Amino acid sequence: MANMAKTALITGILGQDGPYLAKLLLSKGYKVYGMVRRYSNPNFENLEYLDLTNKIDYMEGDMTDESSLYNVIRVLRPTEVYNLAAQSFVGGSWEMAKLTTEVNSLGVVFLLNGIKLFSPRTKFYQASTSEMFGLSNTNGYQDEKTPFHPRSPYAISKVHAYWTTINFRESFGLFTTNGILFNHESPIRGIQFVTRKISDGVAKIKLGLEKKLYLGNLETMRDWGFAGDYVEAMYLMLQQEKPDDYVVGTGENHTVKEFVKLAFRYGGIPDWEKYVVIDPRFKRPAEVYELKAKADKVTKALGWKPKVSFDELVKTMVEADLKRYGRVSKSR
Ligand code: NAP
Ligand code: G4F
Repeated sequence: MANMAKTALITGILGQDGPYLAKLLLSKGYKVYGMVRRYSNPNFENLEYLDLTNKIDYMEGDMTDESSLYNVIRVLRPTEVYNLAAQSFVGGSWEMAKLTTEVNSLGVVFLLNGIKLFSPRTKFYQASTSEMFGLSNTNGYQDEKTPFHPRSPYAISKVHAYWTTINFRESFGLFTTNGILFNHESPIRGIQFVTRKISDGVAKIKLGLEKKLYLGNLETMRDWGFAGDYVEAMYLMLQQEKPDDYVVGTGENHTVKEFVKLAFRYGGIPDWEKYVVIDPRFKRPAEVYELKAKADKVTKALGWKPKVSFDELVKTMVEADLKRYGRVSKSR
């Protein structure tokens, strides 16, 4: 039989991780399908950024609509499914708890049922998250054995999806994996998330388009890596003989304040305190104070290691936003 190309379905293709993963899979010879929900005007900006828009095929589907997911799986019967679709903004999840649960928890039940019914040999990746650990950091870090203590409707919905993924493995023998990924960022990170909000704010202040940057809690700590590195771990998880769950992070964490200081420095603005305003609107009803990965398992078993450092990440994001807004302000 001719060597058939592997096919991958990526849900959440228009978000941050979708385009980086698509780029990686295309480079490995996959045929890539992206699932897009129905919109009058879908936003292909992130795919455009990586020059991928015309290199992918698209299928319509919505995580809240069971039959659309069944249809996508039945028609494609892909080699691999990467479920990246989510209402992924923690800060908004208290006001949208129902939607967050429907998309992030029920959507996974629907997708896995679709795989069980129509394509049981499909390998499945679930985008699980360090947010599930929440307040748990007994030894100052989190690994695969750390218990969950979710602190938001988002985190709770992801704990449900995590166990659903394991349950389909244990009940029906499906190849299902959880990547428990710590925060990962890039120049195409959604603008609401703190890193991109900062790089965007710095660029606008530098170019005279804004005067202030309004933020919430500056003392919380995150283990921030580069999205382009993290999609390699997703891919590796589905290339193994046996499905398993892995923590993925850098093992290093920083406060939001450190990110702010460095971003302003890379933006050529030394006195960041003049521009940053603490705004209670951006504080959360329940905070996750400190996340730091112990990612030994993924390094040992899959050979995965992050390549981009914290400094490089901040620099790249600030430079990308300066370039974006530099262009806009020149064209005015
Ligand atoms: P993102 O930028 O928010 O992208 C999420 C995608 O999900 C968007 O393209 C969105 O589509 C899609 N989506 C939302 N609701 C949907 C629905 N009802 N039906 C179909 N698609 C829907 O997220 P990301 O940063 O790329 O993260 C990818 C995944 O990893 C998410 O599941 C996230 O929870 C998880 N995760 C992320 C991180 C991180 O640090 N980035 C860490 C751990 C886990 P539209 O474009 O149409 O809105
Ligand atoms: O950038 P954030 O909104 O990311 P958060 O809440 O850590 O969640 C992200 O990472 C998770 C992995 O751990 C993903 F599962 C999830 O989907 C998402 O991608 O906030 C980071 C920290 C928080 O402590 C927040 O309180 O920054 C603090 N922060 C301070 N000021 C702010 C702001 N966050 C946002 N979004 N906006 C602010 O103005």
